[in-house]
Formats: sequence, C-alpha cells, structure tokens
Amino acid sequence: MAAQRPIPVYTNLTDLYNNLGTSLNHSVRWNDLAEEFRKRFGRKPAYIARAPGRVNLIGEHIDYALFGVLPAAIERDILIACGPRSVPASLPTQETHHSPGSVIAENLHTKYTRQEFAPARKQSSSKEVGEGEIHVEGWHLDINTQELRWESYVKAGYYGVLNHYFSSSASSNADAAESPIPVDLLVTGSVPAGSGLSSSAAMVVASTLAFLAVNGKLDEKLKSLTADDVHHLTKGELVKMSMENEKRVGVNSGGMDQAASVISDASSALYISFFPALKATPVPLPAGSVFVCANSLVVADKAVGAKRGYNLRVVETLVGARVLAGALGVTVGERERITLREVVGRLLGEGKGEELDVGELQRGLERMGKEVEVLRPKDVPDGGELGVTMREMIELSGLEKDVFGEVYLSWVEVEATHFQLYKRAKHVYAEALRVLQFRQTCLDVAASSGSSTALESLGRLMNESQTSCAELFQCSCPELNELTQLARNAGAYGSRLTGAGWGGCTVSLVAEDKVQSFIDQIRDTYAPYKGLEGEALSEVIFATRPSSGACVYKFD
Ligand code: NG1
Ligand code: MG
Repeated sequence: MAAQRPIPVYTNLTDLYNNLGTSLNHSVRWNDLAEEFRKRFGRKPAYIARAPGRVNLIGEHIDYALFGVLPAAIERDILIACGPRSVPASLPTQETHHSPGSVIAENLHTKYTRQEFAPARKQSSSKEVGEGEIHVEGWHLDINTQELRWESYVKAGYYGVLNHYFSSSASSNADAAESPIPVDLLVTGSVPAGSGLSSSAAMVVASTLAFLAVNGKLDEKLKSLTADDVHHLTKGELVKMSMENEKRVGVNSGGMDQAASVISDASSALYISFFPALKATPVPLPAGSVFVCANSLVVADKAVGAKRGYNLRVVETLVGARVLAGALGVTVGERERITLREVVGRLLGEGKGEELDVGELQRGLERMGKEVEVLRPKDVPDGGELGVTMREMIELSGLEKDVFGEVYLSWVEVEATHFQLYKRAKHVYAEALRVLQFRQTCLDVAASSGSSTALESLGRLMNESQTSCAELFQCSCPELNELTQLARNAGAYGSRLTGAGWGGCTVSLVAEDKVQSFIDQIRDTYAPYKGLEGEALSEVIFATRPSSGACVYKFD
C-alpha cells in the first residue's frame, strides 16, 4: 500500500528529476536554491526537502467528515534547503541562535523576511502513565495564529518534530537527553499562496521533512530491536505528523492536502479515504484531457477568516451529523463527535474497524440524499434560509449546554449568529457520491470500458460540485462563480473551485488540444487578467499534470 512506502531519499540528481516526472525544468530551481544557500550561510546545504501543492479534482469540504476525496499533486512545489549550523564552542549558548534547536529561516522571496527563533523546553509536569509517574517534557514554539505569517508554517512542521522525537514521553525511542541541533534553512516556493492549491500543506510537509532529515530522524534506529534494525519513516507516518502539525496554525483541516502532497505518484490522481484509516489508491486520468488551474486572484484569508469560514463549517458538519444520527436512531456516545461518514456506516450496520465496500457506500449515500431532509428547518417563515441559532442548535443536539460547548466549541474558534446544518450535510453527502462516480468513470476509461462521453460525465460532476459549493456549502464567491462560468463558455467540460474556496483557484477539465485557446479566451474575458502576458499569465492560469509526492535530496 502506497502509505506504507518509505519517504524517498535521493542521492543522485538524475534519479530525482526522473522521479519528479514533470514537464517543468526543476534542475534550475534546485541548483539555484543550493547555490543561494551556500552564499548566504557559507556552506552547501545538507538536504533539500520537496513537497508539492495539490489540486483537488472533486470532493470539497468532505475530508473532515471522513469521506474520500480525489486530488492530485501538482508540479508546483515548496523546496527547503537546510543544514546544521555549527556553533563555535567559544560562543555563549544563551544567545538565541546558539541555543538548542535554534533556527535561522530565510526565504528566496523578498517579501518573506528572515526569521530567527528557538524552541524552549516546557517545564516538566507529571502525569500518570501506567503504574508509575513519569515526567512529561515537551517543547514550546511560539506560533502566531492571528496573522498570516510565512514562518508559522515552518514552525508548525518543526513543532511536531520536536515533540515527537525530542521529548522523553512522546516517543518510546526518543533519547531524553538528546537536543535538536541548530538549523539554517532557505525556502523557495512556486505554489501561489492563499490560492486553494495548498501552499500551506506543502510548506508544513516540506518543513516537517526538512527538520526530520537534518536531525537524522528519517531513519530511526529501533533501540528495542537488534542494533541494525532501522525504521524508515513511511509516507503514512509523515501524513499523520503533517496533519497534526498544520492544525498548529489554527485551521482544523482534514487530511486531504497533506496526503496528496506526500503520497501522490506522477501520472495519476489519488483517491484518498480516511475511514476507518487513511488509505490512498491511484486513479488514472483519462488520456486527452488536461486540468487547468486558474487563480481568481481573490486571496482567501484562512488564518483570520477561519472563524467565520472553515472552522465554522467543521462545527456545522459535526453538529449536523449528531442531529441526523439522533433523528435516524443511530447511537452516539454523549461526548462522541460522530462524523457524517460514521452516520451512514452505523445506519447500515458497519461494525468497528470494518469498512463498507464501494457499492454499499454508494447506495448508502444515495439513501442519505433523502434522509438528510429531516435536518431541514421546519415551521420557519424563510424556509430555513438563515439556519438555526446557537440556542436552537444546542436544543437539536439533545446535549446539555455545557456538554455541547465542551464537545463542539472548546477546541475551535467560531463566530456566527446562525448555523446551517441541513445545507452543509446535504452538500457533503451529495459531494461524497460525486467523488465515487468520478472515480468509477476514470477507472472505467482506464479499463477501456468507459463510454465515449466519459469526459462530459466528469465535467458534469465538476459543475454540480461547483453549484453545491456555491449554494449549499456557501464557500464560493462572485469571482469564482464568474470564472467557472467563463471556463465553461471557453469550452471546458466542467469547472469548479478547488480547495477551501472563498477565493483562490478554479480547476477546469479541458480537451488537450484546446488548452491554448481555452487559456486565451479566459485571459480575454476574465477582467482581472487583462493585459497579462508570458510569465505573468502563466502564474495565474496554467495546465498541470499530476506530480510525484514529497521527497528529500541528500547532498554528499
Ligand atoms: P486548502 O484549500 O488548502 O485551504 C482546505 C483543507 C482541506 C480540505 C479543503 C476543502 C487545510 C490545510 N486544508 O484546503 O483539508 O478540507 O479545504 O475541501 O486547511
Ligand atoms: Mg491550505
């Protein structure tokens, strides 16, 4: 299984470029980055960690409801060159940049300024573990979640490495006395920020990998076993760590972006499912078609907007799941945060650790399209347009106010007067069904049993997804609505927003031989693109192929 494979570590550049399997000229960027690192820090880097962005073809805002999604890694990526900083013995260790694990982080992009930071050991507290008491030690790193700051993503990756590998209780293999080494790093990125192509996950994955590599943690000696037993970090383990790490930046995301960035293979998209456990399988894309990303140029402010956007949706879908379970007679523990995926499973008698097969899940989702009507607000003059108030929502949940607060609000910041349980759940079930249909269509084409109208079918599913995102999930915006419509007018089979929405990119399915005329027409019709040519144009609208997932290059 793809998630069990180790993270690729290359020592030969030809192997590396072959494996990236892309049309872009990577060698220039990799060489420039290594050379610039040498100029700035006076020695060559020890490693370069790479993590790609991703485009989600279909399945929006359903990963945190634990439904499968269908993204592909893109060729654009984040690269982090890094190396240990040697500290002259004569210098005082109190200075920040000489303390254990101190970091100097620079970015090739001049708008992202140089940062210096150092983690601090948390005061040890004691906690009962098993029979005896042990000291829980961890590391603290200040991460600003109130502002969008580039180094927050670097710190988020580092935080996980520190607390997994350098704390006495978090890992049975960790050496309590061991300290993280001081690190210099230099970042460059070609994934546009705030555009729904997951520059954030690419940054967190690359940072996690860079700190693992530089601290010698990609291959962990298993002390409990014989001396030469080495555990190579697997893709699945990196996804798990990166998911936890990204939450440090303040967004309670699902695992789609990190999984796509880490597990993808060049040449196919990935079907990623999260229940009962993370699983990723390749989905070949039909020949003759290309996915084109187009940036609406509206920047979605995830850090600040999350309270009214992303995190609010997470809460609405979770509370929706509980209310629905109650209405359908599905048993839920008092403090359990059941997801919409688990509601279908339990309704159909899926046992613990079991998984419905695709056919059963598909039939379950078709049924949920009807069952979800019980969530539609009743006896309200506007037909429930506005949703329910906090008081009404708590009442519907059947929980005491304080228990509700603890289960649904204590771990997340949300700001809203009304909550939409019906519309959000309706979107999630229909979107999850579209993912299965999209996947099946691609698999049929690959098995040569596809119909001649397969691309039209895929396009239709994408268009339905856009309508549902706009009307039910309300995560689109006027510019995204306009751009997806212009894309259809310009000959796309289908077009939709990709990623969290509220701005950022669209993805359109276009016939390979029409890509250039498609791009020209969008340039001429989408007002914000007026006058853009050459590189400026290819920055905002570009065709992309699936790329391979995260990897590390080790200098000798
Ligand atoms: P982006 O577009 O990267 O912000 C977010 C979530 C995903 C997923 C999508 C919506 C993060 C890191 N990622 O993606 O997990 O829920 O929105 O489908 O927040
Ligand atoms: Mg993101």
